[in-house]
Amino acid sequence: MTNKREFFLECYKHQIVKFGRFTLKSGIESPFYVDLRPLASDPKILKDLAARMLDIVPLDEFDLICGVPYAALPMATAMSLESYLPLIIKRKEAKAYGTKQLIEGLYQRGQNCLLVEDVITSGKSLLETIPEIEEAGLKVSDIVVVLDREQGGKELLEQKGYRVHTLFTITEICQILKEEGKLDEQEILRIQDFLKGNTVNFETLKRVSYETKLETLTHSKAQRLLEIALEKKSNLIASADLLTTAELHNFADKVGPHIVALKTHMDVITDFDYENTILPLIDLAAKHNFLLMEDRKFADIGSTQELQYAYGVHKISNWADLITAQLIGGYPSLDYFHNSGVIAIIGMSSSGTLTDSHYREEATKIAASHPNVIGGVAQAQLPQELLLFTPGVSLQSKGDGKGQQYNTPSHVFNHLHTDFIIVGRGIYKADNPEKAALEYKIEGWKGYEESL
Ligand code: BMP
Repeated sequence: MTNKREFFLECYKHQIVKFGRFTLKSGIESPFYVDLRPLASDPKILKDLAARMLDIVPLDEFDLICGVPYAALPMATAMSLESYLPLIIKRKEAKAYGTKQLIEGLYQRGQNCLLVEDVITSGKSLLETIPEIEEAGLKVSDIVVVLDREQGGKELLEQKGYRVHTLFTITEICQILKEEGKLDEQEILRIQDFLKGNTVNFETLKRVSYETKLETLTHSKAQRLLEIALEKKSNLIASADLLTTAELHNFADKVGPHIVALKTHMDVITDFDYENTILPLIDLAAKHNFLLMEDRKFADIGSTQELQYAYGVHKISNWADLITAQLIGGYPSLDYFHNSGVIAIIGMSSSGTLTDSHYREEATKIAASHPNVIGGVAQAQLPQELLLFTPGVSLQSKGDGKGQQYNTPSHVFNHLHTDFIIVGRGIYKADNPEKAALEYKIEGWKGYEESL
């Protein structure tokens, strides 16, 4: 085996690191760009890489090996062939048909799986992948990574109790390239500057308690929601996707004691009538102390939304404490929602959603700066000044065959730092919705307390 430096220089011939100005997936401009995928096309290097990765981990502690898709898949395969550790494959998305499995291959619950990643930056994608493997009943204790961009991801994962083994760091690579005359001092300084300003800020990643949010958030609806959460020890929002007024009222009365808010889609109520549907619902909300959230998902220009909010049969502005709105219309489109706390749709739970990382980043900026917005619907952590509402939560199901994707309450509280879970069919389709609501309330509160 050649030494590590020579090995890197061999890899470098495949242009795996480029220097200049690159816009990353996050929208941030970076002075360097890493792409290790070409290594898979060079069998000699791939084999050598596999051996080196295996060399830096305590091999006898693992039963299985798995690569984070896609770049690490060939690496994990080569490592499996070299070590005889059985390979499992993690899908990017569960299949919508057949077994709906996220993890493919032969494994047994309780086995320890070595995770392989090509590059580690903030650690965010690993933090999304690990729970998916753990949810299949497997253990993950170690992650082996080819290159650490030294932006805090390794430390973040280590803080969460995972051991992270890295073959190269960006500093090490820069040093080798400098000595080889391939990188000048100026470029190295630019890289160092970039790394200083773009590392994970651990303070902003911490879970903030409801008490602290109550002190810092000023919108009256956000405060009311947090007060109810603390009074009831609940962070559960029940989604009442029911078709008649009678079903809606019956459901609200049953689950009311356990929830902080009832989420509705009034446009699916077949016998909707303002007097008969809304007025009794307002009484039920007062009786059981919960807020009303209309999941209208406004998505138009400000002037039209102003009309949709106040007029038509639903007269949403009269009664909805909380409303949902898409941000596709831009910042000013949210200016007219004066009576309700706006929950911005930042990232959706459905498979194939167009809310990619760039969209989410721009949407988060609008949400965090607009005074009418109290939080966002998202499947990822939000800045601490926003409340995070997460739908796609189920204790039983992984999907509905129609694109919905579910996580457990424990997952969303511990990994996303969700503030409120939104549960629909898990409750209203249960044999005993009241019992199911209580179960989700207990699980949700447990998840919140664990994440503190
Ligand atoms: P269920 O738990 O039955 O899948 O219902 C989820 C509810 O949350 C639905 O009312 C849906 O409209 C809403 N929702 C969602 O599922 N994902 C999103 O990204 C945004 C939503 O509002």
